[in-house]
Amino acid sequence: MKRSEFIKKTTLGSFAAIIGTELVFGSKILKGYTPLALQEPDPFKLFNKNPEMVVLNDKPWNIEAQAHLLDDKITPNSCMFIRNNGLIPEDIDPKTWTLTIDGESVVKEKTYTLAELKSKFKHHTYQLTIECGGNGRNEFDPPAKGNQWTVGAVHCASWTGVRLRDVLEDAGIKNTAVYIGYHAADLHLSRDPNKEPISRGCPMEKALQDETILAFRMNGEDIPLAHGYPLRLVVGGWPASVSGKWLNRISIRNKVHDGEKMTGSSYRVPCKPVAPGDKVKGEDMCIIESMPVKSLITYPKTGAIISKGKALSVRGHAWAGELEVAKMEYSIDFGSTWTICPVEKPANRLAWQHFNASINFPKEGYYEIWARATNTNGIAQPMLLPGWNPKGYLNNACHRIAVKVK
Ligand SMILES: Nc1nc2c(c(=O)[nH]1)N[C@H]1C(S)=C(S)[C@@H](COP(=O)(O)O)O[C@H]1N2
Ligand SMILES: [Mo]
Repeated sequence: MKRSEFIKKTTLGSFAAIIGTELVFGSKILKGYTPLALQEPDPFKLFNKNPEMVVLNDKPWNIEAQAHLLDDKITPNSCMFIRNNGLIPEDIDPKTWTLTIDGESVVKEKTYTLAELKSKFKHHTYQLTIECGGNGRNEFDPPAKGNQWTVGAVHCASWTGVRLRDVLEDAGIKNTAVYIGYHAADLHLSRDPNKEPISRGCPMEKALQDETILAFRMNGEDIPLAHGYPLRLVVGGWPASVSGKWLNRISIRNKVHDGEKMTGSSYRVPCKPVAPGDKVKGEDMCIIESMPVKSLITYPKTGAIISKGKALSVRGHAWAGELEVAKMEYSIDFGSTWTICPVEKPANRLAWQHFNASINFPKEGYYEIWARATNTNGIAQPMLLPGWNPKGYLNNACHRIAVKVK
């Protein structure tokens, strides 16, 4: 066998993208050998991330932002958190990539090439807030296992693609359809091809919304590899785990999708509040749907030192899952009194909203600035932790930063 047969051309392509230049003589590499440049990858270079991003895990890669890195209205790739449950696919060829629509409730199974999806259906662009269900997990007590996300597992990028609704209508949906479930090209950590790292979904009603898209571009460019290149399901306002990366199949189910991480304690919370540390039975757990109302102060950075007698400009974003943020407030006295501040309308439904405030401090000393959003149903963020749950999901406590006035 010739050496060149040992390694697929497509794999070379994605290596080249990671290294940032041509892998000369790449076709001579024996199977199983990993070039040095890829042996101990620098995640910041590998994924084009800001060096202030925080790596929580490297097997699989889980990287989060810090609040001040999320100051942009539209989050750039460099500051977007990465959450992987498995291994990033290595041999992606957009020319041969396909999406199959199947399942009990599809009229006829249908497969589209990427080119067909792009040419056959109208393109739409939306800014969509995507927050990991486990964002804020680090605060729960007793602690929950899993990545100890602080506040940085959220982003709002601009996504371009076609509506899932248009594609499903083209394929034909039976009236028995209840749920969609996605399948993707990432590999299970065990490398067992029969296991999926994650396969989640949402009810038809959410799947058919205008803003639920099959995206092929992010912030005007091809989607970065770590965020789902070349095709991603993007479902704003719901746990980010519904937004399947490296998408190659969507099943239209006649029951609630039962894929990997749809059952047990994965992305499910007690249907009724429980005491911290309680054991909760499977049948008493409900699937997380809309994410709760929440906000983030992105300027200044916590720890800022402010000169006495000057008003401080504060800003950030607020979002409310399926709803909108109706009111934004801040407090400088540990939540004892609150002051309303302006919050903009979203760029489109499910995009985060921007708030700002100009704050005067009565005298020198240490202060905390707390931010609190209220949604259109009148529900406000809790000042401290919300209800405990076994996996530490949905922590939407008020974000707080520390400042010193000197
Ligand atoms: N195929 C696939 N899609 C996936 C995941 C994954 O591991 N594999 N992780 C999910 C989870 S739990 C989250 S929080 C988001 C993270 O998206 P990001 O890495 O683009 O920020 O992707 C979701 N989609
Ligand atoms: Mo997640």
